Amino acid sequence: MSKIQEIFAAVEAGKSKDVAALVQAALDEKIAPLSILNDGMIAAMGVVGDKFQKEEIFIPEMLVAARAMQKGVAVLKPFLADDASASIGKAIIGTVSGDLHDIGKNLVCMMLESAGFEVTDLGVDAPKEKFTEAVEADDKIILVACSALLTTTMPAMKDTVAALNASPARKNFKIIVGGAPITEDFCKEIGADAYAPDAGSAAKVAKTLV
Ligand code: B1M
Repeated sequence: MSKIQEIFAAVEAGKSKDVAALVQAALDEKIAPLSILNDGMIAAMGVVGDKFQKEEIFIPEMLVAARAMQKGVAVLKPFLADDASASIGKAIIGTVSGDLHDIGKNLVCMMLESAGFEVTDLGVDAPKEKFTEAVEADDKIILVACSALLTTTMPAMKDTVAALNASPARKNFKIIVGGAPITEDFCKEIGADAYAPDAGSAAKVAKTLV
Protein backbone atom coordinates (compact mmCIF):
# COMPACT_ATOMS: atom_id res chain seq x y z
CA MET A 1 0.00 0.00 0.00
CA SER A 2 1.38 3.45 -0.90
CA LYS A 3 1.60 6.21 1.74
CA ILE A 4 -1.31 8.03 0.04
CA GLN A 5 -3.42 4.86 0.24
CA GLU A 6 -2.46 4.45 3.91
CA ILE A 7 -3.49 8.05 4.63
CA PHE A 8 -6.75 7.51 2.75
CA ALA A 9 -7.50 4.37 4.79
CA ALA A 10 -6.57 6.00 8.12
CA VAL A 11 -8.78 9.07 7.45
CA GLU A 12 -11.67 6.83 6.41
CA ALA A 13 -11.24 4.76 9.58
CA GLY A 14 -10.93 7.92 11.72
CA LYS A 15 -7.50 7.03 13.11
CA SER A 16 -6.33 10.52 14.10
CA LYS A 17 -2.91 9.58 15.50
CA ASP A 18 -2.12 7.37 12.51
CA VAL A 19 -3.15 10.12 10.09
CA ALA A 20 -0.84 12.68 11.72
CA ALA A 21 2.08 10.23 11.70
CA LEU A 22 1.41 9.05 8.14
CA VAL A 23 1.18 12.61 6.80
CA GLN A 24 4.53 13.37 8.44
CA ALA A 25 6.00 10.18 6.93
CA ALA A 26 4.64 11.12 3.49
CA LEU A 27 6.21 14.58 3.78
CA ASP A 28 9.50 12.94 4.79
CA GLU A 29 9.23 10.86 1.61
CA LYS A 30 8.84 14.15 -0.31
CA ILE A 31 5.33 13.35 -1.48
CA ALA A 32 3.70 16.57 -2.72
CA PRO A 33 1.61 18.22 0.04
CA LEU A 34 -1.26 18.89 -2.39
CA SER A 35 -1.37 15.22 -3.34
CA ILE A 36 -1.46 14.23 0.36
CA LEU A 37 -4.38 16.65 0.81
CA ASN A 38 -6.38 15.90 -2.34
CA ASP A 39 -5.64 12.23 -3.12
CA GLY A 40 -5.24 11.12 0.49
CA MET A 41 -7.50 13.10 2.79
CA ILE A 42 -10.16 14.91 0.70
CA ALA A 43 -10.70 11.78 -1.42
CA ALA A 44 -11.22 9.73 1.76
CA MET A 45 -13.80 12.23 3.01
CA GLY A 46 -15.62 11.78 -0.29
CA VAL A 47 -15.89 8.05 0.36
CA VAL A 48 -17.00 8.73 3.94
CA GLY A 49 -19.77 10.98 2.56
CA ASP A 50 -20.86 8.33 0.04
CA LYS A 51 -20.99 5.65 2.76
CA PHE A 52 -23.04 7.98 4.96
CA GLN A 53 -25.47 8.58 2.10
CA LYS A 54 -25.86 4.80 1.62
CA GLU A 55 -26.37 4.43 5.39
CA GLU A 56 -23.32 2.17 5.66
CA ILE A 57 -21.91 4.53 8.33
CA PHE A 58 -23.50 7.15 10.59
CA ILE A 59 -22.72 10.59 12.07
CA PRO A 60 -20.21 9.41 14.72
CA GLU A 61 -18.07 7.74 12.04
CA MET A 62 -18.31 10.86 9.87
CA LEU A 63 -17.22 12.94 12.87
CA VAL A 64 -14.17 10.81 13.71
CA ALA A 65 -13.11 10.86 10.05
CA ALA A 66 -13.40 14.68 10.12
CA ARG A 67 -11.29 14.85 13.29
CA ALA A 68 -8.67 12.58 11.74
CA MET A 69 -8.51 14.78 8.66
CA GLN A 70 -8.09 17.88 10.83
CA LYS A 71 -5.08 16.26 12.56
CA GLY A 72 -3.55 15.56 9.16
CA VAL A 73 -4.22 19.11 7.94
CA ALA A 74 -2.49 20.48 11.05
CA VAL A 75 0.69 18.59 10.12
CA LEU A 76 0.37 19.66 6.48
CA LYS A 77 -0.41 23.33 7.14
CA PRO A 78 3.15 24.76 7.06
CA PHE A 79 3.78 22.94 3.78
CA LEU A 80 0.64 24.25 2.05
CA ALA A 81 1.12 27.87 3.01
CA ASP A 82 3.12 30.16 0.70
CA ASP A 83 4.29 32.16 3.69
CA ALA A 84 3.36 35.53 2.21
CA SER A 85 5.10 38.27 4.11
CA ALA A 86 3.27 41.37 2.83
CA SER A 87 -0.34 41.80 3.96
CA ILE A 88 -2.86 42.28 1.14
CA GLY A 89 -5.60 43.34 3.55
CA LYS A 90 -8.18 42.11 6.02
CA ALA A 91 -10.69 39.33 5.34
CA ILE A 92 -13.43 37.56 7.25
CA ILE A 93 -14.60 34.01 6.67
CA GLY A 94 -17.41 31.89 8.06
CA THR A 95 -19.65 28.92 7.45
CA VAL A 96 -23.19 30.22 7.11
CA SER A 97 -26.01 29.89 9.61
CA GLY A 98 -27.24 26.34 10.28
CA ASP A 99 -24.11 24.73 8.84
CA LEU A 100 -21.49 23.07 11.06
CA HIS A 101 -19.03 21.90 8.39
CA ASP A 102 -15.67 23.60 8.82
CA ILE A 103 -12.88 21.58 7.21
CA GLY A 104 -13.23 23.21 3.79
CA LYS A 105 -13.70 26.63 5.39
CA ASN A 106 -10.53 26.09 7.46
CA LEU A 107 -8.60 25.15 4.32
CA VAL A 108 -9.83 28.29 2.54
CA CYS A 109 -8.82 30.31 5.63
CA MET A 110 -5.35 28.79 5.52
CA MET A 111 -4.90 29.44 1.80
CA LEU A 112 -6.14 33.05 2.12
CA GLU A 113 -3.65 33.60 4.95
CA SER A 114 -0.87 32.10 2.87
CA ALA A 115 -1.86 34.43 0.00
CA GLY A 116 -1.34 37.39 2.34
CA PHE A 117 -4.79 38.12 3.78
CA GLU A 118 -5.17 38.84 7.49
CA VAL A 119 -8.14 36.57 8.16
CA THR A 120 -10.66 36.64 11.02
CA ASP A 121 -12.58 33.38 11.28
CA LEU A 122 -16.23 33.86 12.27
CA GLY A 123 -16.55 30.09 12.76
CA VAL A 124 -19.42 27.80 11.83
CA ASP A 125 -23.17 28.41 12.02
CA ALA A 126 -22.43 32.12 11.63
CA PRO A 127 -25.63 34.22 11.38
CA LYS A 128 -25.76 36.92 8.68
CA GLU A 129 -25.59 39.59 11.39
CA LYS A 130 -22.17 38.30 12.43
CA PHE A 131 -20.91 39.03 8.91
CA THR A 132 -22.56 42.47 8.62
CA GLU A 133 -21.51 43.53 12.13
CA ALA A 134 -17.90 42.59 11.31
CA VAL A 135 -17.74 44.60 8.05
CA GLU A 136 -19.50 47.57 9.63
CA ALA A 137 -17.13 47.58 12.62
CA ASP A 138 -13.99 47.61 10.47
CA ASP A 139 -13.75 49.52 7.18
CA LYS A 140 -10.41 47.84 6.44
CA ILE A 141 -12.12 44.51 5.67
CA ILE A 142 -11.75 44.05 1.90
CA LEU A 143 -12.90 40.44 1.51
CA VAL A 144 -15.80 38.40 2.89
CA ALA A 145 -15.66 34.63 2.33
CA CYS A 146 -18.76 32.46 2.90
CA SER A 147 -18.81 28.68 2.95
CA ALA A 148 -21.81 26.30 2.83
CA LEU A 149 -21.75 22.50 2.60
CA LEU A 150 -25.44 21.65 2.68
CA THR A 151 -28.11 22.24 0.07
CA THR A 152 -30.33 23.16 3.02
CA THR A 153 -27.99 26.02 4.04
CA MET A 154 -27.75 27.53 0.54
CA PRO A 155 -30.70 29.83 1.44
CA ALA A 156 -28.72 31.01 4.49
CA MET A 157 -25.84 31.87 2.15
CA LYS A 158 -28.29 33.77 -0.07
CA ASP A 159 -29.59 35.70 2.98
CA THR A 160 -26.05 36.43 4.17
CA VAL A 161 -25.01 37.81 0.78
CA ALA A 162 -28.24 39.86 0.59
CA ALA A 163 -27.53 41.34 4.04
CA LEU A 164 -23.93 42.11 3.03
CA ASN A 165 -25.11 43.67 -0.25
CA ALA A 166 -27.48 45.92 1.73
CA SER A 167 -24.78 46.98 4.18
CA PRO A 168 -23.59 50.61 4.14
CA ALA A 169 -20.04 49.19 4.17
CA ARG A 170 -20.59 47.30 0.88
CA LYS A 171 -18.25 49.52 -1.17
CA ASN A 172 -15.29 48.41 1.00
CA PHE A 173 -15.31 44.65 0.32
CA LYS A 174 -15.82 41.87 -2.22
CA ILE A 175 -17.73 38.67 -1.50
CA ILE A 176 -16.47 35.20 -2.44
CA VAL A 177 -18.58 32.07 -1.94
CA GLY A 178 -17.90 28.34 -2.11
CA GLY A 179 -18.59 24.89 -0.74
CA ALA A 180 -19.67 21.58 -2.27
CA PRO A 181 -23.24 22.51 -3.39
CA ILE A 182 -22.31 26.05 -4.52
CA THR A 183 -21.92 26.84 -8.22
CA GLU A 184 -20.95 29.78 -10.39
CA ASP A 185 -24.62 30.19 -11.38
CA PHE A 186 -25.73 30.26 -7.73
CA CYS A 187 -23.03 32.84 -6.99
CA LYS A 188 -24.38 35.09 -9.75
CA GLU A 189 -27.99 34.48 -8.73
CA ILE A 190 -27.39 35.60 -5.12
CA GLY A 191 -25.23 38.60 -6.04
CA ALA A 192 -21.83 37.53 -4.68
CA ASP A 193 -18.74 38.78 -6.52
CA ALA A 194 -17.00 35.45 -7.11
CA TYR A 195 -17.19 31.69 -6.70
CA ALA A 196 -14.30 29.29 -6.18
CA PRO A 197 -14.54 25.49 -6.29
CA ASP A 198 -11.67 24.76 -3.90
CA ALA A 199 -9.39 26.38 -1.34
CA GLY A 200 -6.46 26.92 -3.69
CA SER A 201 -8.56 28.67 -6.31
CA ALA A 202 -10.37 30.66 -3.59
CA ALA A 203 -7.06 32.30 -2.68
CA LYS A 204 -6.18 32.93 -6.34
CA VAL A 205 -9.62 34.39 -7.15
CA ALA A 206 -9.59 36.49 -3.96
CA LYS A 207 -6.32 38.11 -4.99
CA THR A 208 -7.77 39.13 -8.35
CA LEU A 209 -10.85 40.62 -6.65
CA VAL A 210 -9.17 43.10 -4.33
CO1 B1M B 1 -21.97 16.30 6.73
N1 B1M B 1 -22.84 16.23 4.98
N2 B1M B 1 -23.71 16.46 7.59
N3 B1M B 1 -20.98 16.17 8.37
N4 B1M B 1 -20.49 15.77 5.68
C1 B1M B 1 -21.97 16.19 3.80
C2 B1M B 1 -21.69 17.61 3.32
C3 B1M B 1 -22.84 15.34 2.78
C4 B1M B 1 -22.54 15.65 1.31
C5 B1M B 1 -22.68 13.83 3.09
C6 B1M B 1 -23.52 12.96 2.20
O1 B1M B 1 -24.69 12.76 2.49
N5 B1M B 1 -22.96 12.46 1.11
C7 B1M B 1 -24.29 15.74 3.23
C8 B1M B 1 -24.88 16.97 2.54
C9 B1M B 1 -25.95 16.60 1.54
C10 B1M B 1 -26.52 17.83 0.90
O2 B1M B 1 -26.80 18.80 1.53
N6 B1M B 1 -26.68 17.73 -0.40
C11 B1M B 1 -24.09 15.95 4.71
C12 B1M B 1 -25.16 15.88 5.66
C13 B1M B 1 -26.52 15.48 5.13
C14 B1M B 1 -24.96 16.20 7.03
C15 B1M B 1 -26.02 16.23 8.13
C16 B1M B 1 -27.35 16.92 7.73
C17 B1M B 1 -26.24 14.80 8.60
C18 B1M B 1 -27.37 14.63 9.62
O3 B1M B 1 -27.35 15.21 10.67
N7 B1M B 1 -28.32 13.85 9.22
C19 B1M B 1 -25.29 17.02 9.26
C20 B1M B 1 -25.54 18.53 9.19
C21 B1M B 1 -24.96 19.26 10.37
C22 B1M B 1 -25.01 20.75 10.13
O4 B1M B 1 -24.11 21.28 9.51
N8 B1M B 1 -26.04 21.41 10.62
C23 B1M B 1 -23.86 16.72 8.92
C24 B1M B 1 -22.85 16.66 9.89
C25 B1M B 1 -21.52 16.38 9.62
C26 B1M B 1 -20.47 16.21 10.71
C27 B1M B 1 -20.61 17.24 11.84
C28 B1M B 1 -20.60 14.83 11.28
C29 B1M B 1 -19.14 16.31 9.87
C30 B1M B 1 -18.54 17.73 9.80
C31 B1M B 1 -17.39 17.93 10.77
C32 B1M B 1 -16.65 19.20 10.49
O5 B1M B 1 -16.72 19.82 9.43
N9 B1M B 1 -15.90 19.60 11.50
C33 B1M B 1 -19.63 15.98 8.46
C34 B1M B 1 -18.78 15.58 7.40
C35 B1M B 1 -17.35 15.29 7.77
C36 B1M B 1 -19.22 15.47 6.06
C37 B1M B 1 -18.45 14.99 4.81
C38 B1M B 1 -18.32 13.48 4.91
C39 B1M B 1 -17.08 15.58 4.60
C40 B1M B 1 -17.04 17.11 4.56
C41 B1M B 1 -15.61 17.56 4.45
O6 B1M B 1 -15.05 18.02 5.42
N10 B1M B 1 -14.98 17.35 3.26
C42 B1M B 1 -19.40 15.45 3.65
C43 B1M B 1 -19.31 14.57 2.40
C44 B1M B 1 -18.34 15.10 1.38
O7 B1M B 1 -17.87 16.22 1.43
N11 B1M B 1 -18.07 14.32 0.40
C45 B1M B 1 -20.69 15.69 4.34
C46 B1M B 1 -13.59 17.69 3.03
C47 B1M B 1 -13.47 19.20 2.75
C48 B1M B 1 -12.04 19.58 2.47
O8 B1M B 1 -14.24 19.47 1.62
O9 B1M B 1 -15.81 21.00 2.90
O10 B1M B 1 -16.30 20.32 0.48
P1 B1M B 1 -15.33 20.63 1.56
O11 B1M B 1 -14.45 21.89 1.07
C49 B1M B 1 -13.93 21.93 -0.23
C50 B1M B 1 -14.80 22.70 -1.24
O12 B1M B 1 -16.19 22.55 -0.99
C51 B1M B 1 -14.28 24.10 -1.16
O13 B1M B 1 -12.91 23.98 -0.78
C52 B1M B 1 -12.65 22.72 -0.14
C53 B1M B 1 -11.56 21.98 -0.91
O14 B1M B 1 -10.41 22.70 -1.12
N12 B1M B 1 -14.87 25.07 -0.26
C54 B1M B 1 -14.81 26.40 -0.58
C55 B1M B 1 -15.48 24.97 0.95
N13 B1M B 1 -15.82 26.17 1.41
C56 B1M B 1 -15.41 27.08 0.48
C57 B1M B 1 -15.50 28.48 0.46
C58 B1M B 1 -14.96 29.14 -0.64
C59 B1M B 1 -14.40 28.45 -1.70
C60 B1M B 1 -14.31 27.08 -1.68
O15 B1M B 1 -14.96 30.47 -0.76
C61 B1M B 1 -15.35 31.24 0.33
